[in-house]
Amino acid sequence: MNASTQDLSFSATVEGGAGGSRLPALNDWVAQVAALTRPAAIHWCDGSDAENEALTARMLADGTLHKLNEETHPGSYLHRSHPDDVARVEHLTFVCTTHHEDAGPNNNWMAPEEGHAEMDALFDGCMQGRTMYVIPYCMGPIDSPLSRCGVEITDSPYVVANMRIMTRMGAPALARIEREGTFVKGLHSIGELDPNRRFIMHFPEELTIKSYGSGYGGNALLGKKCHALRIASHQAKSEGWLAEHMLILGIENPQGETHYVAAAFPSACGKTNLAMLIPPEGYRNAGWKVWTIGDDICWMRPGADGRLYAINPEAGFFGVAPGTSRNSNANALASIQSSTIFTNVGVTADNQPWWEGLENGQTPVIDWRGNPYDPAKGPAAHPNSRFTVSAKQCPSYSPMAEDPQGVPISAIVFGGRRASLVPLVFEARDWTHGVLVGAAMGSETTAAATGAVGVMRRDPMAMKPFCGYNFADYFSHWLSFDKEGAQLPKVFHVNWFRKGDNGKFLWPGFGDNLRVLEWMIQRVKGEADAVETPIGALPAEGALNLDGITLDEEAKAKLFGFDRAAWEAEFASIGEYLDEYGPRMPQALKDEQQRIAGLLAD
Ligand code: GTP
Ligand code: SPV
Ligand code: MN
Repeated sequence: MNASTQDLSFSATVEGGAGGSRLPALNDWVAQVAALTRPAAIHWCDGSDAENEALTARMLADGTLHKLNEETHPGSYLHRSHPDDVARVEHLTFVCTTHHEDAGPNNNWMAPEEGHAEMDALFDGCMQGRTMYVIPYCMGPIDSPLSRCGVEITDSPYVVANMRIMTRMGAPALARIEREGTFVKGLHSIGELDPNRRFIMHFPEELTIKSYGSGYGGNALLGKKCHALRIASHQAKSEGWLAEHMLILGIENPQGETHYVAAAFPSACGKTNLAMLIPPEGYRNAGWKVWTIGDDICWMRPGADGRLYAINPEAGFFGVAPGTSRNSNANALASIQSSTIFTNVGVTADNQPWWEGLENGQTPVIDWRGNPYDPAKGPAAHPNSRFTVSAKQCPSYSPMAEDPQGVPISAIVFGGRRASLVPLVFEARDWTHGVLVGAAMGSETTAAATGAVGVMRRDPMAMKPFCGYNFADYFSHWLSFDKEGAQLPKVFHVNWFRKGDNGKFLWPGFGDNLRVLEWMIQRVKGEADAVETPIGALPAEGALNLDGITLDEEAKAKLFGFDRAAWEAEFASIGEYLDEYGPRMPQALKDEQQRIAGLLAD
C-alpha cells in the first residue's frame, strides 16, 4: 500500500498515499479522533486503483466481500451486512442543534453537548486493533462552485470502497479541501454492529456527523444522506440554495431540445427507475432520449438568469436491487454488469448475484444471509438489498452531469406511493401552491428504513428522514425562492402507484412514465391542455399520449379523475399536519391550504 510509515504518540502507524494533509485543522482533527478511538493504523485514502486493490484483497481475505462470477460480473463483489443492519434507522437518527425548535418536530433531537458525550463514550477506544481510514471526498464535480467537501473517518473498508464509487474521493478532493480550508467532519465506526449501541447524530451548526454501530448505506456512507442532505440542507438554508432528495434527468425530444426535471420521491419509490428511464418503443423510434444526471440527491441554486441550476452531488448509484430487470430498468441492469458491489442479494449456483424480480430465468441457491435459499424463510435478496456502481457505467449517464454549472431545471416533480385518492399527475398553479403540494406529500413506508412497511405517512418533499432542520423553516425557505427576477420551474405531482379494486397497479409505470413527463414539458412550453380543479391542473382528455397502451375505464377514471369529497378530507388532514408545526409554519402556506380547502367545500 505504498505506505509512508511513521510512529505517532498513540502508536498508530500511518499509511496511504497522502499520509497526512497540509491543512492543520484536518491533521489536528484526525489526531484527536485517533487519540479517542485508538486505532492500530491510520490510512489516508488517495483513491488510487492500487489502494482499492489492496483494500479489496483485505476484504476478500476476512470475508467482508465475496467474489462474484468473474466471467459474467467482472470486478464485482457481494457483501453481506449484519442481519440486524440492513436499512436506515430513523428512530436512532438525531439532529443536535442548540435550540430544540431548530431541529423541529420532524427530527429526533438531543442537545449538542449531550449528543457529543453520548457518541464520544461509544467511540472511546472503539478502533483498537483496526485500521482507521481517512476519506477526503467531494460532493459534486470537483471543479464546481456548487460542490462541497467533507472528510469521513471510518474503520470500515467496505465504507471506503463504497465512498470511492459514490463520491469523488481521494487526492483531488484533499487538494480542494486544503485550498478551501473547510470541510464537513464525519466520524464513523461500525462498533459492535449492535442495534442497542447505534446512533447517527448530526451537529449542523458544527458541520459535524457522528455515526456508530451500523455499516449500512445511509447510516454509514456519510457523504450521502448525512452530509448531502441533513448537513447540506442546513447550510443551503442560510446560503440560499436547496439540498433535496431528488433525481435529476434530461428529456431530449425529437427536435434535439433537452429539458431537465428534478423529482422527489420517498425512499424506494422510483427515483432510480425514473432517472434511467428507457422510452417506450414509439418514443424511441420518434427520437426521444432520456439522460441520467442523478438518481437520489440534487443540489440546486438560482443562476444569473433566475433559473434554478442543479448538480448531482454523487458520483455513483446506491440503488435498490429487487425489481431491477431488463424490462423495468435495462440501464441499471447494464450498469451493474461489472465493477459493482452488491449488498445483501442472493446468489445462484454459478455465483451470480440474484434478486426477486430479476426475471432472467435463473434461480438462487444462497440467500442474502448466506444460508441455503428456502422460499419458506423469506426472499433470497433482502427487500432493501442494493448495488453500488459508478454513474459512469450507466449507458444513459449525461455528459452534463459533470458540468460544473449544473443543468437548468424546467420542472420539479413530487410523488409518493398512494394506492388511493391521488391521480396520475397534476400541476400546481404557482410556486406557493407547488410548495404546498410538496409539503403535503404522503407516501406508504418502504423497506429502505427499519420499521413497518406500507404505512401511509406525510413525507414532505420526500425529506422527512433527511431535512436537517425544522420543516416549518424549510417550507419558508422554499417559499423564499419566489422573488423578483426568479424564473422558477413549474411544479407537478405524480403517483405511479395508484391501485385498482383488484389491488393491482393501474398505471404501467417505468418507461411509460415518459408520457407523463412529455405532458409536463408541453405544459412548461404552454402547449398542452389541462382541466383546472381545486387541487391543480389535470391533463385534459387526449392531452396525455396513451398511444400503445390500454387502460380500462376504472384505470382512466382513477388515474385522471378527481374525487372532491375524498380530497376535502385529505385537505383537512393536511391542515392538521401543518398545524403540528405551530406558529413557525409560514402563514402563506396555511393560507394556501385554506384557499384550496375553501374551493373544495364550495
Ligand atoms: P432510494 O434509493 O431508496 O431512494 O429509492 P428510489 O426512489 O430510487 O426507488 P427505486 O427507483 O429503486 O424503486 C423502488 C421500487 O419501486 C422498485 O421495486 C421498483 O421496481 C419500483 N418502481 C419504480 N418505478 C416504478 C413505477 O413506475 N411503477 C411501479 N409500479 N413500480 C415502480
Ligand atoms: C434511501 O433510503 O433513500 C436511500 C438508501 O437512498 S440510503 O443510502 O440507505 O439512504
Ligand atoms: Mn434515497
